[in-house]
Amino acid sequence: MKIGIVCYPTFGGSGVVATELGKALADRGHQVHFVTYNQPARLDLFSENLFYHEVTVSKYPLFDFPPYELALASRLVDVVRFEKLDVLHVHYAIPHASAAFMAKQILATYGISIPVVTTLHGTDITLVGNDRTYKPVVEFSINKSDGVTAVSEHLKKDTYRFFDIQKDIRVITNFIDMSRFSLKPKDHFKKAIAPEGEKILVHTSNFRRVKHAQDVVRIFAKVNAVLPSKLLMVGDGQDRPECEQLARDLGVSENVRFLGKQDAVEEILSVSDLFLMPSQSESFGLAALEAMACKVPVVSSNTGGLPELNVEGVTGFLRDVGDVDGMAERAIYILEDEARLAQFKENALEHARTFELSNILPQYENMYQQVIANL
Ligand code: GMT
Repeated sequence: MKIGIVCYPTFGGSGVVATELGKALADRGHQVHFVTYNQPARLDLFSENLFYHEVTVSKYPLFDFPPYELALASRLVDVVRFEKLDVLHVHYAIPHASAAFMAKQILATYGISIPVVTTLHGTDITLVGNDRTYKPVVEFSINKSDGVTAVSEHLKKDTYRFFDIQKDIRVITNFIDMSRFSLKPKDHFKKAIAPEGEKILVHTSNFRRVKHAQDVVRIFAKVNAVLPSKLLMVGDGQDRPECEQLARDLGVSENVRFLGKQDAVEEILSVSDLFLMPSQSESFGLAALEAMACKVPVVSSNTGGLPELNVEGVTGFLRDVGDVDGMAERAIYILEDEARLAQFKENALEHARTFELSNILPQYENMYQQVIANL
């Protein structure tokens, strides 16, 4: 198939999923065309089946807000016509689903029909999409998509709860490429971070408010008071300065390293003992799955799709959003006993295997075949 993929080209989960999916589809022999405003962060390799078409938004003094959605729709028309694409797959509803709808209408005037698959990722439904600034457009463009997928059962339920949706939403969970995300021998790095064999806790996110990154520091301070430990904070964003200040205020800054945005996250996860994800909302929690694939158990909040990923008492523990004491107590429980920690690590890996890329990829291929056949 010739597949067009639209996504945010950033380190955010939806962009990561879209890029990894595109790379895997290209490996399977499909021709994959990314249409976005920047080279996607993880599109870092050459493949004869991978193409990148940049969307450029021309600036004009009249525009306070350059119309990206129109530029994207125009670029999609161009790419679909000239590359003869079979299907468009857009990740994150805003503004990708409505831009694809517009492109589809324009293409019809050239006698070209193309199906659109929209994958909902989370905040496009729960936070941004549900805001009345965007809601009518999001609802309309989901209903006009030929296929709709959501990354967890919980997100599917939320979509039906928040919007008037007439479409069937198919759950296709996020996936992990275990050939990349697996335990790497990085003992020298572990020694550098934790020279006395301290336990290493880790958090990776974009430090947006929804991630409750300050709770990570609070949980760590409680763990650190009981167990020799270090905290690695990976990523960057809005709440990072507050987290740094909080680490100083709580007197743990010497044991906390802020590593900023990192490409080789799997190497950092490989030296870690516990992943913390105390998010306020999380449709799936891809970062936690990446950790589990590297044998790192998870202490998380019990929000959104996280209970579908993190199994209570098996791969880690889940507590209410904001329950810093509860999460710290469970973190200590996992870390204080070597045999117990080893068991949790095994369980995390075992469960991550159920999300292996090879299990999930055919589900997207079936979806494409179905929408193409039904057109
Ligand atoms: O969580 C973020 O800040 C990024 C966001 C995105 O849209 O890129 O992630 C969402 O999609 C990921 C991939 O499907 C999910 O794993 C995340 O749970 C989801 N984030 C939220 O729901 C807050």
